[in-house]
Amino acid sequence: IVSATKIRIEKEKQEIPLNTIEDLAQKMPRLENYPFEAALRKDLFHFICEVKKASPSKGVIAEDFPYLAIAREYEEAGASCISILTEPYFFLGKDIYLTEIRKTVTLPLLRKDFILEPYQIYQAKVIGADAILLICSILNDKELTEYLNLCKYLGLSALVEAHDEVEVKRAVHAGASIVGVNNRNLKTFDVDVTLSTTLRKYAPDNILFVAESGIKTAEDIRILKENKVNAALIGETFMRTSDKKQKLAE
Ligand code: IGP
Repeated sequence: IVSATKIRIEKEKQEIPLNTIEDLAQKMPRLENYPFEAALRKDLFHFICEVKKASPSKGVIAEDFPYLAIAREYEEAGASCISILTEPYFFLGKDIYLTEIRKTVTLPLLRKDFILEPYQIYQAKVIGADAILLICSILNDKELTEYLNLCKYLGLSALVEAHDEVEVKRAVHAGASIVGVNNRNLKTFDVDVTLSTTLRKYAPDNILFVAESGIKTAEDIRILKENKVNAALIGETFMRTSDKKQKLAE
C-alpha cells in the first residue's frame, strides 16, 4: 500500500506541483475552531460514520454507491462527523466524493487516505476536509510531529491511528489530541474489538479516543462508553444497513 501510494503522489504532483497545492491550501479559509475536534469535544458519545465503497479485506461493500445520499442520511441520523475514503486503489475512493459531500452536508469531514507526505495534507485542505488520518505504523516520530504541526497551521484536525501500546504513546508524545485505535490488524486483517478499550489507558483522559473498525452492535458501543472511549468510527456496518437512522438510534 505504501509503495502504491508513493507512486500515486508522484503522478499527482505532475498534474499539480507541490508549490501550487501549497498556495491553494493557504488560500482556503483557515478555521480557527477546528470543527472536527470541536464536534468530538462535546460531552457525549460520538459516531464518525464512514462513506466507503470497498476495502482490501471485504472487497466491494456497496455496488450501488449513492455517496451523497449516504452522507445526507448519516447527517440526519445524528452522526457527529463523516469519514470519507479517498484512496483509489484499495478502497475505490475519490477526492471528488469528499468535495461533493462538502457541498451537501455541514458535518466535519475526515479525509481517509494513506498520508505519507505533506503534499497530501495540503491536498486534503484544498478538497475541503476538516481532518486527516495519520497512521503511526507508516510514519516516523519526526514526520508525525511535523505533520501535526502542519495540520495546526492549516486549521485541520488529525486523527492519529495506533495499533498497540507503543504507537498510542508515540501519538501522544508527538502532540496528538485525537487518538484512534484500529481494531483491525492491517497486516492480517484480523479484528479484535476489545483492542481499543484495552489501549485506552495509555492515553491521558483529556485526549479524545476513537475506536475504529469492526464495530457492529449496541453492546459494542456500551463497552466503549464504559471504558472512556469518546467515539466510534464505523464503516461497513452502516454501509450495509439500509435504515441508518434506526441503527444509530439503537
Ligand atoms: C471503518 P469498519 O470495519 O467499520 O468498516 O472500519 C474504519 O475504521 C476503517 O475503514 C479504517 C481504515 C483505516 C481504512 C480504519 N483505519 C486506515 C483505511 C485506512
